[in-house]
Formats: sequence, structure tokens, C-alpha cells
Amino acid sequence: MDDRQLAGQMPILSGKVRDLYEVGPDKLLFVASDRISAFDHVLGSTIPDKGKVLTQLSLFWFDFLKDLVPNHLISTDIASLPPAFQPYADRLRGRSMVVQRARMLPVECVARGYLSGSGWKDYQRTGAVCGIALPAGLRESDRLPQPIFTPAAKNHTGHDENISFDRVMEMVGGSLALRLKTLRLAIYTAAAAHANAKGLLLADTKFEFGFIPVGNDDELLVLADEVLTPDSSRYWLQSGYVPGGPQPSFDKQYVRDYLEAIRWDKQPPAPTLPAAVITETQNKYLQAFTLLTGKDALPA
Ligand code: Q0Z
Repeated sequence: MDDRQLAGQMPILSGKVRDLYEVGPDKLLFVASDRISAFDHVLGSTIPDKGKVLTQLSLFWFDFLKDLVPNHLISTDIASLPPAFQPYADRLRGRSMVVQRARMLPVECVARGYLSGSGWKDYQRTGAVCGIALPAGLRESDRLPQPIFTPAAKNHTGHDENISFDRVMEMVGGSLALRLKTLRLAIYTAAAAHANAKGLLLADTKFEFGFIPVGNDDELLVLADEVLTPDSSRYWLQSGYVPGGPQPSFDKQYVRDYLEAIRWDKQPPAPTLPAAVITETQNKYLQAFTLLTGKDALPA
């Protein structure tokens, strides 16, 4: 049987490392697994407690940001789930969130404070990212003069495609496009300042927004999905930051180094990981959790 099966149902949406189940007409259960992906493939090993770390980080950030932006979170209480979910309580505790079903917007709202990944690629080719012209002479991983909004659209390949702000206006309308841009700047600025105070740089991060119905005929714009986790963001340790080249990945560097060392051709089947790589990676996820939340251990 498929190991994502839960309470007699398969996920309504399944990502590489997380799954979304139906709980009721207006509620979904968001479950973060311990699966890990690298170079676009889910690997043959899991990282113990990774899903708990990501969930607890999302919860930390939802709370941290709650005065800036409402979110889709309803509850993390397993006892409040329907009876069919109760046999899975131990599998869900600490790694799941009951969320409001939202009408998700078709744009990914990416905020970048540093030049990396697809932003660096676009800049090298065109001198701009998502149509935003940047100063000449920037190096890979350089800090940008100010954080920029670099939206992306989901395309059929499953890969996001950077798009211009004009394109976002065409897709969702001018006033909502402007609201998204303003919100994401406020969120990025608040989160990056907190990360900085804890010894981390927040190079970039991806937000997803949706609308939830409120009252008669009205809708509220909320922050949805996971937020500011190492899977949705690039965190770098301030202490190791050397612009002018790629930075080590905070969480996945041991994994990438191992996969490069064994010269995996990045074709299925994806390899399993040696115990030492699993432990080192688990420790990095726990370190991210500890640094950002100030808590020394995951909730029991
Ligand atoms: C989340 C995703 C996946 C997990 C859609 N509150 C919401 N209402 C409706 N849809 C979503 C949400 Cl968060 C939603 N995703 C991303 C995909 C597993 C999350 F396969 N897509």
C-alpha cells in the first residue's frame, strides 16, 4: 500500500516531500514528511524529524508574522481531527496543520535580498531579474541594494518560471498585484531582520497566497502553504558568507556533496544516503529550528 494513504484516503495533492488531505468541505490537512529531495529527485532515505522541523518553523513564522498578514492555519490539535484520522495520531503529531481551504493565487511570490539561483542566472544573461534592472557588476550571492519582488508562475513542467510584475498584473489584476508586492516586501523585511539577529541571512524565500471566504460574499487574502522553511527559502550562515560564488546550502550541503562525490547521474533511482550524511543533515535542520525559534528541542 502507498505509504501516503491516511484515514482511508490518498492525498488530494502530493508534493515531493509533503501531502495535502481533505478533512472537510473547507478544511485541509497539511502533512510534512521526512522525505528529502535534491537535484529535483526524492532520495531513497528520509531525514528523521525533518517534517517536524519544517512544520514547527512554519508555525513559528505564522505567529511571528500574524500582525502583518493573516494566514490559513486553523489548528495543530490532532484530537480535533475527524475519527478516521485518530489511528494516525502518532504519525501526524508535530508535523501536520489543519488549514482553511483557500482559493490559491496562480503566482508564487518570491522575495530576494541576495543574488542567487535563478535570479543570478537571469542577471548574468540579461542584467535584470523578472524585468527589474540591477546595477552592473554584481557578483553571485551579492546582497541586492534593496529586496526585490521576483514573482514566478507554475508551468506544466512543474518548474517555476520567473515572470515580470506586468505579467502578474495581467494575471490577477493591478490592485491585487500591488497588494502582493507590498505584503511580500513587509514580510521579507521582518523575517530577514529576525534571521539576521540569529546569525542567518535570508537570501530569498517563496510565499504563496490565497483567498478564504469570510461572511457573506467576502474574501480575505491569507498567507498559505509552508512559510520561511529551509525548503521554501535559502538561508545562509552569516559566519560562512563569502559573496563572489555560490554559498553552501544551510540544510542540504552534506547531501549535495555526497551526491556529487558518488557522481550520481541525477536519473532514477535516486540513491540512499550513508548514516553519517543523514545525521549531519538532521542536525542542520535542528540547528535552523533552534537558531530561528530560540527553542532547544522540538515539541514532544
Ligand atoms: C497548497 C502543496 C502539495 C502540499 C495548494 N490552504 C490551501 N488551500 C488550498 N490549496 C492549498 C492550500 Cl495551502 C495548496 N499547495 C501546495 C502541494 C502538498 C502543499 F502537493 N497547493
